[in-house]
Amino acid sequence: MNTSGRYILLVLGIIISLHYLLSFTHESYGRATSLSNIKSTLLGSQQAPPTVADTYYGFGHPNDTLAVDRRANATFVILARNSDLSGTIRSIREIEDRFNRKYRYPYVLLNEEEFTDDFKKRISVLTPSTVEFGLIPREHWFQPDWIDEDRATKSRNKMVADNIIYGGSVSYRNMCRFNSGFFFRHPLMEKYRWYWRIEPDVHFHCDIDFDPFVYMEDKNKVYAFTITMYEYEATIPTLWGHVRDFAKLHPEYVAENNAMGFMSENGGEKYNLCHFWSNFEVADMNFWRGPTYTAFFEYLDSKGGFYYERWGDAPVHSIAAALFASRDQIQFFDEIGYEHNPYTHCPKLGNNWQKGRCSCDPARSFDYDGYSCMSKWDRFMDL
Ligand SMILES: Nc1nc2c(ncn2[C@@H]2O[C@H](COP(=O)(O)OP(=O)(O)OP(=O)(O)O)[C@@H](O)[C@H]2O)c(=O)[nH]1
Ligand SMILES: [Mg+2]
Repeated sequence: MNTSGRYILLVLGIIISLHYLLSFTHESYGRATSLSNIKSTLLGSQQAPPTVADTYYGFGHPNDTLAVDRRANATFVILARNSDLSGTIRSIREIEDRFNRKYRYPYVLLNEEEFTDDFKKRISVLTPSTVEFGLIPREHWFQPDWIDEDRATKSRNKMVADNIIYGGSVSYRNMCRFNSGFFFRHPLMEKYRWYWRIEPDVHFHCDIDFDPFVYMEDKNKVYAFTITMYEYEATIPTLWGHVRDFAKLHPEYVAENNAMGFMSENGGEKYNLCHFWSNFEVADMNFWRGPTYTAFFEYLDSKGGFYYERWGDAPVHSIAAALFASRDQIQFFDEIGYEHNPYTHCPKLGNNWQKGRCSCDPARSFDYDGYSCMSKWDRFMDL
């Protein structure tokens, strides 16, 4: 090799050594000159930004095995807004710790707006279960066109004047109607039979060492509750009349041995306002999807009371369960210590409280509060 050749090699050697030295000692220099960075700079906008998926297929620790050998075709369902993120995290954290870390049931989260990437990311790290995020179809959520808006506005204004909680809110009414007649028709819910409804910011106070879904499937149950109470009459002034009309039109739908006696002391003439508090529900969606409830919901919906009054999904579901299922298909889960502000059900039967290592105070359980319908339920079921 001649002298100039040797010089070229020497200069090249110095440049390469300097490059490596700088790459190791100066992070930003290393990043700027890395091959992948140069490639992405050259490809420019062809590179898709990182995305957050709508479905997370959960995975556990490689050594984890499922602690149970049988599960039901079931899911948790949570209706939430993006602003409900921290409350939703708290609820999932608690149900995971108290129950689902053993059972690994999936979650479906629904919203009438797209969940943000941040929401999806923060929720999906909480559990090894599959988590799916769904957008609610417009026609399942918003006030239908055939509702007379003048009449609806007048009624909302009157409720605001009367100080009725959520009386002026259209979105609350959308939510109640959606929970009454649509959540079980969402495409992400269609593959499941059973659901457990959870809301942001609720609490599970006890270990749940059995599978409520499997229990219900084996015992032929359709609807389970933990808290029952009186409804505000002003939110449902005409609901019971429509229920009676429907039952007269369709006596064939009314179940034998039903639980109507829990809701009326005079053979159905007057509603005593008792209902199951539907922010907690474990139930069979085949019941809601079947011809009876479909006809019932459509009948009620056609009366417009979700908007002209403020019918809640709690009385609508409860009355349906009481009328169209037999009383022994309705389950009270004493074992499930549950709190939705401001009320708590704390286990009371046998040694449920000790066995569940419950964090609630049994002395402050809502069950026998004057506003609870639990003693009525006990009396009714003992008949
Ligand atoms: N996506 C969405 N979810 C809603 C909306 N309004 C309520 N929700 C959810 O629907 C459920 C019931 O709403 P809440 O506001 O808790 O109603 P509530 O339990 O009757 O009343 P609170 O005593 O305030 O809890 C919760 O899971 C909420 O996160 C809404 O406009 N959009
Ligand atoms: Mg709530």
